[in-house]
Amino acid sequence: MTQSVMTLARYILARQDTFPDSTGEFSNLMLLIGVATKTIAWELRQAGLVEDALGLTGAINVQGEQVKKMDDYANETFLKVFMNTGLVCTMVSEELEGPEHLMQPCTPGSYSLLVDPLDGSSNVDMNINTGSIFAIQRRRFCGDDEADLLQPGREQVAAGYVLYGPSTLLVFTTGHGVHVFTLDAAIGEFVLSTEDLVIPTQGRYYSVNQGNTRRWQPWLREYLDYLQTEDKATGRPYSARYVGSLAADIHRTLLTGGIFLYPADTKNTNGKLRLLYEANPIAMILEQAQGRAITDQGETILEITPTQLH
Ligand code: AHM
Ligand code: MG
Repeated sequence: MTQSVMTLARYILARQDTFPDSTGEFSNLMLLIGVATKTIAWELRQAGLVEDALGLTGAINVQGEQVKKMDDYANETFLKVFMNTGLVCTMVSEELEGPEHLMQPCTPGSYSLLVDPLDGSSNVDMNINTGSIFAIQRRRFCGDDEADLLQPGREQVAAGYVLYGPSTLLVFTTGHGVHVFTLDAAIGEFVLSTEDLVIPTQGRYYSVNQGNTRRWQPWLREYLDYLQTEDKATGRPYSARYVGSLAADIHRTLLTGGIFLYPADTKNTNGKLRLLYEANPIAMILEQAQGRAITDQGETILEITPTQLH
């Protein structure tokens, strides 16, 4: 029998119909995430061919990291796509020092978009996978922006990532399972490839920057040793896989099970990954796919109250 083609637009609009009070704003917002990331995917595909796409801008961002030209491009793309749409009130980005107002005034209930526009960008010059990670929140009040944005991840309305690799994938959740769409370049549309993705219970891989082990606490080194120890019943030893792009390492973990870690160490005493636009959206995806996301103290990531934007 012929299968129907479920594009992102068709999927989102079909879901919107099941919420009688829906204004359609959220659907449009998700579709524009599709537009922004298709634009970034296209630029990444030709980055080695066009002038001035690879390498550094020479600037240092609010994280103290060197900004790549593609970081800048991806950040500008999200801003341009959402500017003057009336869909997103505030945008927070890894590449922006403070919140950016895209609408004035912000009303309670309107949306905030929190993004890492090009995650894993240290890989971009080597033609290795990168991603865009996003979280969507609702504004709670009109006043102080920053206080409003410091919401625990449990409050996220939706979250996801786009993985730029051999194909471009959009993985997202609105709190009702995790769905994967693949960009069909022939028609320029994201098309549903997997609905309700669930992580396998038995994993095969661990994923961590093993170069940091000497900076770890002793118990974590023992845990790594445990993963590397032979035991047929629990499928050990696990094999190591590490891309260094969160979206790629998480996508593999979603499909094959296992564990991804970026623990605190003596250099990054609070861990490296940023809570609002990296750890929280990824944690929502993992929980929705029946996995877990915890800190190295065992706290549930989605229950942490953030204390700062970055
Ligand atoms: P970025 O947002 O500046 O690209 O940094 C985040 C990235 C993650 O994608 C990845 O998990 C991690 O940093 C890799 O860090 P490291 O190079 O220290 O292993
Ligand atoms: Mg990042």
